Amino acid sequence: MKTALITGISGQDGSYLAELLLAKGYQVHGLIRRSSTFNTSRIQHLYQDPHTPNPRLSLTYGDLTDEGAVIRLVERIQPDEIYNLAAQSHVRVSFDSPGYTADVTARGTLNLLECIRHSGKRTRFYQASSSEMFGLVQETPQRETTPFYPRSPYAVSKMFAHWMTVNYREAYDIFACSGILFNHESPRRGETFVTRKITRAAARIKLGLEDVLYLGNLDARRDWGFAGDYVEAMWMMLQQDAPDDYVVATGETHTVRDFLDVTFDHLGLDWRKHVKIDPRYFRPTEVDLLLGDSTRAREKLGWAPRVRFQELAKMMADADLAAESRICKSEGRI
Ligand code: NAP
Ligand code: F7E
Repeated sequence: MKTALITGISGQDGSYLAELLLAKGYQVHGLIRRSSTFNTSRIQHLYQDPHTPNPRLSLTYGDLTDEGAVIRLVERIQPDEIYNLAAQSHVRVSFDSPGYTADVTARGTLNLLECIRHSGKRTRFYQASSSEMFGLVQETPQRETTPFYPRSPYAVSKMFAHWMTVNYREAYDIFACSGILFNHESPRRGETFVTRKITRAAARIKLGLEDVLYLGNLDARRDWGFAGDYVEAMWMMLQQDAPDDYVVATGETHTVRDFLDVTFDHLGLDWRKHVKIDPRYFRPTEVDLLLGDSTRAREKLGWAPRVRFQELAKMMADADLAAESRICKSEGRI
């Protein structure tokens, strides 16, 4: 049985990846942070069914910046594969907390690479790189060879982690891959990222729970895919004969306005009656356009996205409407 360590297991991607690896028969270990509020809701269904704890999923408290804790965990479990998904992953927040973002997202990655370098075990490593590294894009569509031009402390931190991953692969012959993933979403997406913010607000407006949605730049264009599809690419990268870096994207780009159109139309609403612009959501430096070319992933990994843009927005809107309706019912409002 293969053993995998997932950092960021409580996040959107971590939860889908844990599902995938458990289904493939892996022993899965996750690093989780202590929090004053419950932060394992996305993986609760995997950790224990109502009656039995899952013996193939174990969680350990720790922080990626706590080098000693990370070393002890890796030494104890001797993983065959490490998926480094933990990060301060919010671009807007990274402008407010650049130092913290660098500590976790950049330096935290180096902590893991150092563990592998010193362990003597041929642990395979996946790094969650990001299309944000393309930033002020130097060519369109963006591919593995497109020069980076990061536009936020988050993107700069991801670039450090990306190049460290490449360097440790070349310098120490570590099987390390970097997945340059374009935006991917799902009903489990964090509620402050724009897609989920829109689908959740639309559902609440539909139910009469709120009336106004405040947003920032509606002209930004993103290549949005489904997280469930993207974690498959992560796993595929670590099953190849040789390590490499891969762009993972749909090859379609849409504006935030397009996402509003599909979501509100689907729920029978007109977003123009509800959306107001709040400049506080603008970023000091914006990424205007992202569009990925995932030819390498398609040809070498045999990977392809299954869920398209419209289906994704509708899936998220339906899930939020169902969740908000359940809350209303439990509170006796419907
Ligand atoms: P997410 O939902 O924000 O999850 C981030 C995870 O990292 C959470 O489990 C979080 O724990 C954990 N974490 C944060 N700081 C940590 C720390 N100091 N120590 C240990 N764990 C920490 O992000 P996601 O959307 O799943 O993305 C997964 C990874 O892919 C991230 O590295 C992200 O930057 C990258 N990425 C995402 C996208 C995308 O569109 N989703 C695209 C490209 C790259 P808590 O639950 O306790 O907060
Ligand atoms: O913003 C605009 C905003 O925060 C998308 C992370 O997973 O993907 C994500 O980063 C766009 C931006 O995602 C609001 O200005 C308008 O242009 O959903 P987002 P992101 O910044 O693209 C990349 C690939 C990652 O790696 C990151 O980890 O939407 N926008 N109004 C808004 N964005 C937010 N959050 N909130 C608004 O009100």
